[in-house]
Amino acid sequence: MHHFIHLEQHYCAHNYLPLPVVLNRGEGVWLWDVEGKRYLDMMSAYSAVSFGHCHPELVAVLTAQAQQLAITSRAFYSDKLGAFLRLLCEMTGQDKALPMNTGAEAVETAIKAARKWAYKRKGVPDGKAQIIVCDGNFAGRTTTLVGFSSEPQYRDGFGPFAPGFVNVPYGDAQALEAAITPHTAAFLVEPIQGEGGIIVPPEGYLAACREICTRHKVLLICDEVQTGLGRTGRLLACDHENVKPDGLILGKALGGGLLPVSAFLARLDVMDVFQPGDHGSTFGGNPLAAAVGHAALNLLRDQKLIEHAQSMGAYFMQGLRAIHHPAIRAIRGKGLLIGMELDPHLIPARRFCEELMKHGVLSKETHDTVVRFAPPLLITREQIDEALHGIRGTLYAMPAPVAHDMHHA
Ligand code: IF1
Repeated sequence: MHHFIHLEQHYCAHNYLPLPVVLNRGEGVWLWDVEGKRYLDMMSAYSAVSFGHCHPELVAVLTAQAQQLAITSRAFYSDKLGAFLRLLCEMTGQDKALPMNTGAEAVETAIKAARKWAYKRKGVPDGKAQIIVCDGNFAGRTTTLVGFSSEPQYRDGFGPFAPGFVNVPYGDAQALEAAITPHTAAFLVEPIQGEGGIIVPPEGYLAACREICTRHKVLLICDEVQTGLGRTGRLLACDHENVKPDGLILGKALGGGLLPVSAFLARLDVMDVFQPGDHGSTFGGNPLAAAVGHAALNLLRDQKLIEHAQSMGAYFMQGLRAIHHPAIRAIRGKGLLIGMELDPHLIPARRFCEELMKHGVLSKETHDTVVRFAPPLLITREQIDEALHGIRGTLYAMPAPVAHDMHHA
């Protein structure tokens, strides 16, 4: 195992600090390391693997398409893209979609659409468009996106940043309204903040933002890259409040856990600001991605994975809340997007994840205090019981923090 770790450390930039485990096989909710040890995946690659690892139906679609036609660029039409985007629009209630690859690219596409809509449709003076974003956001790693991040580490050393963004506190609809000016093009918000630590806003927040944006002719754009596609127990997290955004960003699981597929979806008058040549991407909307994305959407709908995520999420949440341990500060989330906040003085989240790994469960901490539990949506009750057993075992096996740890804390 150490050979693989040293090789990766030698040739790969150290922009992550992976757990000391070397994976070489995945199937459903299970991952195996090179020593044959099996783990329950509670990360799903940050929700990109909602359908489980190497889903056989999706691998079959990928393989078949790859042997027929994979990458053409959008200089030409293909027989796969239209049908994929039709299903995507039908399921989300949006009019049109612009296919991209990563979440960041789809968010950048949304920003360009909102700005151009503000200039062409709202009459905002050229170059003056403002987009309101929330503290604790995470939208991706491009310099524009980290430019409005409130996480210093995501910004340090990467300036200068794009202007035109205004930060407001998350969960406060009045703060949103107070920040709107005649130059405001859009409000870009995650229905639940993932990186922020699985922050669920107050009930009614999204609906209030919807009403405020409608009244002020500001586009409501929801970033559902992480919360979308069944993760929170509804197709979209917006559905919990019956909110229909003017723009919607999807990614991660849209690629079926096999390849990067993302999209920006919007109302007709927003998407129609794009003229041929305005925007693009070498791989965006390629036939391979379209075939897999289409199959992933069908799987989500036909396997009733959304309802399953809802009931499994409730079961998991109930099981976690039944664990009484002094280090647990909070358990929060929706559906199968759950965060357990630990008291860092008692159990640092990173140390917890390292111990949890020894109990056969893989997860990751966010911001040193929150452990994320976001398994593939097809997880079963028995597998959740196994995860709970590992989590309980880890909590009670954790060595008490030694004195110097307390000192550091
Ligand atoms: C990392 C977590 C973070 C996202 C939302 C857009 C993107 C993401 C709501 C960009 C990506 C990933 C990126 C990864 C950590 C992970 C993550 F919450 F999922 F854990 F950071 F918040 N919108 N999230 O969550 O999508 O370009 O990555 O495809 O960068 O370390 P991407």
